Amino acid sequence: MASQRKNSHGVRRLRITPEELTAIEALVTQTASSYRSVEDQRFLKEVGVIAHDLPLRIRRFINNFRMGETGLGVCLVSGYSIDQLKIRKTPSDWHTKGQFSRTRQEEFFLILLGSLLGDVFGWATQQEGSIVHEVLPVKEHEDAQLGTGSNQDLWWHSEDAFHPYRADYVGLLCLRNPGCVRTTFASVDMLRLSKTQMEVLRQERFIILPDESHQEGNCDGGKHSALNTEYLLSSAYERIVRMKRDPRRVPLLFGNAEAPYFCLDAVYMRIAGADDEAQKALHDLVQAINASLEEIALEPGDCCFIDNYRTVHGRRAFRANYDGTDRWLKRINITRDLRKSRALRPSCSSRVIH
Ligand SMILES: O=C(O)CCC(=O)C(=O)O
Ligand SMILES: [Fe+2]
Repeated sequence: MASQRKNSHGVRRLRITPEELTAIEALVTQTASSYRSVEDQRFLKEVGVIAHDLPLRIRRFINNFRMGETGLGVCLVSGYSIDQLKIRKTPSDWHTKGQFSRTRQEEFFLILLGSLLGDVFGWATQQEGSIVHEVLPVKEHEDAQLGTGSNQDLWWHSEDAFHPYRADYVGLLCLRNPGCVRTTFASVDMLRLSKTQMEVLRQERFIILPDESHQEGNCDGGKHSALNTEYLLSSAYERIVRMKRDPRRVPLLFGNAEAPYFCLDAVYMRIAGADDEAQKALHDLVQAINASLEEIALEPGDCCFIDNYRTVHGRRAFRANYDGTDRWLKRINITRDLRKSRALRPSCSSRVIH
């Protein structure tokens, strides 16, 4: 990964005004008093309507991001107030969601904004099927390529790149970020590759293996209420094992030839077999992304959305203290088309892919 620090100027940022903050906080408080948690099925059914009551300027900003597809593919809504005393210590792990009730309001805020882009969903094989993921350093994951790692750079990736039903957008809400640890980004617009190489990358000559976050040991799953049965969870893990053993061949670029989308993962992508031309194109692609990485240190109250079809993201290494003061983000996955994953969701209203 390139070591130079490049601050990002290509990010679209909207700063919440004091009047907007008052309106948002009233909406969040009202919503949080009507639903037990963000995982409540009734809330997830209704959230698209509730989000209509967010301030117009914010709805318009996020809609422009959704429709625009230009630049870095990252937008920030800044200035939501995070009460550091109320949220208390950064937990040492993401388990036992019950202890996170102190961040309920923040979770409602994140999902309200995210719902302006599409429908939120979770994975049975990630953080016990939760819709909102905790991104915080976990001691046992210190050296792992996981959102909960810290010692290593988290290499750039499209979120859940191995999976055909991966998110269109990833949402990150920063609760705290001491040390200003930087999130990294690179967009498809920055790639400078030859026409021939782009052609090769558009062909099914590559594979992307399931990442560590979907491996059984990292989920300890099955206890969360969003999961109906042990059986569904074990078949979800079996599916991941099959995807690892027998990965499908995929292109890395797709969509419009002039303005392609991409799906990449620095650590988990490979060529599908002996193929010198594909190997060279992949090598040059990785170099091009490394050279164009930009960085942003999210601040408390920053809500960041990443276009998962146009932009890869990662995170710089940092030293975690495990004393309750560490960096802490909340993460959501958003799809523009919930129906495409219906085969792997137990009911049309379920938001969890098995
Ligand atoms: O921690 C960050 O800034 C990004 C983490 C990330 O990529 C993830 O959790 O998927
Ligand atoms: Fe990620």
